Amino acid sequence: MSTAICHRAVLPYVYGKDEETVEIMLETKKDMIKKVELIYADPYNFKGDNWQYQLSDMYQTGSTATIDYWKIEIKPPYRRLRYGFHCTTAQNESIIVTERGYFEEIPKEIGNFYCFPYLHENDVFQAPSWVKDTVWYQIFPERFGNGDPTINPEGTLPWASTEPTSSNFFGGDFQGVINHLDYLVELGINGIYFTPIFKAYSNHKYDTIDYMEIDPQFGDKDTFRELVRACHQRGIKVMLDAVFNHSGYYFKPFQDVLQKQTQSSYKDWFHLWEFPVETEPSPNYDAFGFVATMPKLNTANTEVRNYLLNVAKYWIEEFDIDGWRLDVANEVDHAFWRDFRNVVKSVKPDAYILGEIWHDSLPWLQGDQFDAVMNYPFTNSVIEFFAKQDITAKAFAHSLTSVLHMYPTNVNEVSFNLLDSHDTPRILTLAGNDKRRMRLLYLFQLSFIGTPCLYYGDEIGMIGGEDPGCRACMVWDETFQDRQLFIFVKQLIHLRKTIPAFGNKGNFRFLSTDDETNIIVYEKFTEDEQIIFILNNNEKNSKITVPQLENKAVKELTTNKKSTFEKDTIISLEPYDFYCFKIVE
Ligand code: ARE
Repeated sequence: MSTAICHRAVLPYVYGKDEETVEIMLETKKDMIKKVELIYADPYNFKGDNWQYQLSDMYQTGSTATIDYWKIEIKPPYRRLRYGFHCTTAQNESIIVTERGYFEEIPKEIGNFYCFPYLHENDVFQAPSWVKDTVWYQIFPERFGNGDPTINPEGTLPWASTEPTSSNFFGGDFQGVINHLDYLVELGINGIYFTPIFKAYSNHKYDTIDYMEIDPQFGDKDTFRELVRACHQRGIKVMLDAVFNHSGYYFKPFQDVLQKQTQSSYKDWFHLWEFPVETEPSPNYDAFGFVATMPKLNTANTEVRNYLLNVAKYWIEEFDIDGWRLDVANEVDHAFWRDFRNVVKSVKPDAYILGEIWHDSLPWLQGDQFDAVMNYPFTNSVIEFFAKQDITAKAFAHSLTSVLHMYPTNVNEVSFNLLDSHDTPRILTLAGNDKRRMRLLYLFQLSFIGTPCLYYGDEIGMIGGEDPGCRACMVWDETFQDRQLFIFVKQLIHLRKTIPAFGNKGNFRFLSTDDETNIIVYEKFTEDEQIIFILNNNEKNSKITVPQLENKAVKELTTNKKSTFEKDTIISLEPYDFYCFKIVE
């Protein structure tokens, strides 16, 4: 039975959602339980020996192939709570679920029940609210725009003159970004994530030489200050890439180790195995992967921590950046990230802290380290369903339902939802160069819960394979840009920004999935708005009736066409077509 019903009084099963609300989740074996009531009260609310509990229905918030999810929000008057669950099985049996096990009747002893001892405001995880309204754009600075050829590194090639490699340069720089900020404003972007910009050896700059200097090929500190100012003037936030898991080969402390070996005062800055320290034939020290030019930093060393925490502060205090994306975040110790959060939030309380972790990241999302992670589980699901057509509609719904229930609601609202990045093939390439699938991908990404990120050039139809193929120069020649796709993305971003239910204010719920037609129907809803999305993820024409639309006056949001659906109205969809209707009754 224990695997059939799952709850512990820990995240993400119970937590303070805000200063007065506790959210509670229960997982039950699919179709085993038909009703769940929360049994709850203040732990000191007795009349004589009788605990004065009450019962409230929990709501089924989704299902996967094996699990039903149930949730409820409670506002305990005295901020204290003990609780349990009254589950009614499909066979009408009662199971009372408590921390001390299962009972047929509600036990009298309160010690059996789960406990959420006290809801402290400073325990409530609060992500920066501006992130919920941000649409991000990821820029690989070497490849976005060459605005100042006078600072081209040696061997710079003419813009877009050849395919990108892991070692060639095209002269992308800050001026090139400044020159195109109005292009981003037109698209509707209000956040930029830059991959590393500090002095480094490679074209990707993940092999840092100096964390306190701008790489000269991008410009200098004055140009960067101007870039941030120009972004902020346009309502665009700026997030930088912190590569704290490892340094580069030419990082002075590592060079000192190579030269002085056991005499180096930096030998405890790294994870060295033996002396002499050697890079060939393979590193005899910890590195990122087995990349000798990326020696892993010892973040347990006080000098390293102080150095890196100063870096984190410096770029916020001196240049007013708005967030940090944390490279290889899962391989750096938690204690360091707790110090990092305290330092960053002390200089900018609403700074966004985003971890690069590709797997379940709950240990970093307890409110004491990251605000969110790059939501690659989301990425994988939408690629498998829309781009590659590898999974059925039902499997897609199950996969995303699981993703949405991995983390608390507060985290989901600021999850960094990306379709691709500088580490993956471009999404249009993964979608077989089918722009129709691309439109479904953008529609889903820009109507989903979280903070979406567009990878530079995707919006005008750029293609590219695995790194370095996905890092080609931005296409600025409009004759080679897909302006229709750009206008479509611009329209979706506008809808997301102007209709609360379309964006992060709206709750998400799958309404139906059809594995024959591969149509998914989902809704986004607030107390005042309801939008129904119908996506035909199929090569063929498909038809569907959507009961939720019957006898409703609606407006199709991408065409503004109004209509009213009769009972059993059949909706026909072209291949990879979609509709999104706002109920306007
Ligand atoms: C490049 C090539 C490699 C080649 C290497 C040789 O891509 O194929 O072996 O050069 O030097 C940076 C550069 C890369 C470079 C890399 C190593 O951008 O171009 O590789 O340095 O020199 C995992 C990590 C994740 C990491 C990815 C790349 O978990 O943190 O691998 N991503 C960050 C950055 C990268 C950056 C680094 C780390 C290093 O975003 O751009 O690479 O600072 C699965 C796993 C993931 C795995 C993912 C990708 O999904 O779950 O854990 O990510 O695949 O491999």
